[in-house]
Amino acid sequence: AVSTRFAAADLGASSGRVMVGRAGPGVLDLTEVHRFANESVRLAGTLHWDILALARGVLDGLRAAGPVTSVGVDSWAVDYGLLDASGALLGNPVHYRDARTDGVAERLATRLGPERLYATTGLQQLSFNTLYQLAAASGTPQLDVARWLLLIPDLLVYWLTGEIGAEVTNASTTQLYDVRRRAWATDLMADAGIRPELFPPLREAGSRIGPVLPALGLPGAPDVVAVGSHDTASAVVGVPASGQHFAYISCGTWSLVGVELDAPVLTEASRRANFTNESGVDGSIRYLRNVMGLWLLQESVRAWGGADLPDLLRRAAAEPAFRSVVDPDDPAFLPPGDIPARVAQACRRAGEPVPTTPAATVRCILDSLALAHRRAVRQAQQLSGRHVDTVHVVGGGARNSLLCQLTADACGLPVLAGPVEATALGNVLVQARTAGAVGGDLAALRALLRETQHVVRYEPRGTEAAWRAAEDRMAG
Ligand code: ADP
Ligand code: LRH
Repeated sequence: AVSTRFAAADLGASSGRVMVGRAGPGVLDLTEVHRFANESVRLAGTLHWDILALARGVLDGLRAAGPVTSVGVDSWAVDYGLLDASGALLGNPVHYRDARTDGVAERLATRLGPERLYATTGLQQLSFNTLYQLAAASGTPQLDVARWLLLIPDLLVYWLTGEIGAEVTNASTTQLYDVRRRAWATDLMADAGIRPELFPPLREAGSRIGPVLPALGLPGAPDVVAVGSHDTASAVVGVPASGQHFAYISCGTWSLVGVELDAPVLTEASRRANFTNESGVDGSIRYLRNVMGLWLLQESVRAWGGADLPDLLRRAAAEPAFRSVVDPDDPAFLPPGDIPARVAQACRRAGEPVPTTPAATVRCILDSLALAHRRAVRQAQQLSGRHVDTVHVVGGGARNSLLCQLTADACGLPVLAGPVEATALGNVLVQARTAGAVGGDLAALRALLRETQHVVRYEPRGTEAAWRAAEDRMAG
């Protein structure tokens, strides 16, 4: 029946998709109705998102979805579009991997005080946090005349409904949001020279935003509902965990590695370990760290002019383990470019054997990612006091059985892999709850996931000593 169908538009850094989810008691399934590439555009010295291509992809997908009860939009974090007072988009959103933020974080954090920044926002220092992007854009005509700043999913929601707002889970990634007061950090904005009026009123995941504008011609003019609009927030809703003793790895372009908590951890040790406290659905805290993730693999494949990924992974699996390890979180890997050459350079610098074939490079990347997963899972436990007995891997990385097995081995814990589309499922579940099609808290939503979604279990193999030695090599 129509009343149980929901459309989830999920924009990842590598692709966008519109999925139709059916949800109800004992029922949860997804059908992909449209997938489109997300290709950045370097023009006039700046790396941009192709926001209109993404908007077209969402609209085409929503038309293909047919009648639905509601629509939810999520995307990657931190990036934004600026609107003028008439609601027109000013310029084209800039990609977080653009070089405009080089050196900005160091300067600004020193001025504002890294301890104060962490105490207020709970956020990890990433060079591309919205705070630093805005500092980099300071004094530009666009920013000077802007009336509103809308994060990417909020921008799409604005185009769909005409409503201005900022959904909380994504607002929490800006480093301009007060994690304890659950409000915009207006004092911090003022001290950073950023106009607080740019930021629209906050809205909570689960709230109704308004009907899709009739001019867009979607069947039945469904409501748009606020979901965990940060893709990672929706992915964590979509983790099929039972109980509290789990870590998650939302594994796509990035690996987001951590635990779910009731309250932020704002200790000095946590700040130094660069763990983040992002706001999750239902007031939860996503206590995690960004690990460079499958970007390293994606971007390598691009440098090689394309490759058959399953075949490449088979060959990587046959390579010897731990021949070379690098620290995936080396900032040298952040910008687009020749990742295999940078991996080779990092190996050379660290005195590791330099991989000479694509298979050896991929093996180095996956061993290193598994080690970085291990480091983050362990630190998340130490710093939060939350004990973990299972690691859930969701997102596209759940299809990479070599990485899942290596992660189980590295962590010394079972890995439960799947669902691949946890983000779209989390998006659908929040909408379904708002519509009354399903009920309950996150635990109840996860029980429905366990009942309906397929997961693959990987048991840890090998010895702790070997992984510890490799981790020491990675740390240099
Ligand atoms: P994002 O949401 O950041 O765009 P996804 O969660 O869609 O990312 O994950 C994309 C990643 O999933 C790709 O970079 C790729 O490494 C991995 N992936 C996709 N399909 C496969 C496959 N068949 N086998 C192994 N890995 C895959
Ligand atoms: C993953 C993600 C991650 C952010 C990054 C910018 O898609 O949203 O949580 O840190 O993109």
